Amino acid sequence: MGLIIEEIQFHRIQKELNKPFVTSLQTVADRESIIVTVRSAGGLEGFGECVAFSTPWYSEETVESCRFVMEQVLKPLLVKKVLNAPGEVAELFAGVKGNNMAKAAIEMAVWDLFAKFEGVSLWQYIGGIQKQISAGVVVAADSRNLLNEIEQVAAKGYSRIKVKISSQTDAEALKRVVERYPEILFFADANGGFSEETFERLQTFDDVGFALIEQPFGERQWKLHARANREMKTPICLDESITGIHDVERMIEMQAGKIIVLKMGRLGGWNETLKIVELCRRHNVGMWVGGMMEFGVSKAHNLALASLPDIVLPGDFSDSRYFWKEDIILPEIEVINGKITLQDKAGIGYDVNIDEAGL
Ligand code: OSB
Ligand code: MG
Repeated sequence: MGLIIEEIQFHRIQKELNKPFVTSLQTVADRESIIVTVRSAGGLEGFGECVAFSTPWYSEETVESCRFVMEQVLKPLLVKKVLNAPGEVAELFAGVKGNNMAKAAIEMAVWDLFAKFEGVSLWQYIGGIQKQISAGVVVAADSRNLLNEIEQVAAKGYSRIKVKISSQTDAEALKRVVERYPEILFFADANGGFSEETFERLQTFDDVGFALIEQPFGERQWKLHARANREMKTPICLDESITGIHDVERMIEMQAGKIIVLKMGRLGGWNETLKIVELCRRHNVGMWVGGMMEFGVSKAHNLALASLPDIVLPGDFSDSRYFWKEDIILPEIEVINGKITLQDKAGIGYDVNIDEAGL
């Protein structure tokens, strides 16, 4: 029995971050986003969130490019169509090149819709089994208050901390901090901040005690990643490089990394992500769910993904209040004793509170 997609709506929202987010690529103080609502003929509503940024610093897409593609290109492919399964959205969108974040935002809303149609939570709908999701937080390493910040998040119960690093970061100072918290799992994320010229600087991070180093080089620098993966003992993890299943196949073939960050926006949605999870499971590639300092709708989808049995490394899951004074979902995401408990309600499990005008 199919679902008729009756209507798709877009809401543009903007909120100030509690404090500016600093990476080697960009400092973000305000976060814009587009929330997608897909309605079925029966009156059910599914929600998705577009994770592109206002400017193309993390990936090529932007809020404005996604607005155009979602409204003018993707929406007409889906409205009034009858779907028998949410996987059919990827087929309908197959003729549109790239634009994964735009595709994902709508596709994810359809998966929420189907879970609601079946009357089950999205995490159960996709075959998840872990109801308690380990939280993880991100801090910027060039923050002069790094030690202080780590103390604060450790006190809140976070047992995984991702530290943003660049070729300017002092590895020795980081090592002293990491050694003080043997019970905390530390990840490093370089957002492509290293190059062939700074390869030796990257190697100074090998003794810090990181569980992994995320994306040391640019997204197409496969050979440099393979070299780091060969010459360093800390596992290399790829984020920006992975835009679909073929990139994962390439990483495996070239031995350019041992772990990947799953981000459904970057991968084009649930359909492609679930295929990648299966490939990684077969090849023993580690996986964790990455964040985009996004709002609660995207986080709710990410939490469902993290419930899958083979996702064991803690992802980018912080409290709603870590980035926002007020999130757009109810209840807000809350970390208790280092864990987030998934909701039993149908679909993403949260109510969405958007009062801003449409696009
Ligand atoms: O590289 O993982 C990244 C945020 C925006 C863009 C890229 C990245 C990030 C983060 C955010 O690290 C982590 C989070 O949302 O908790
Ligand atoms: Mg990253």
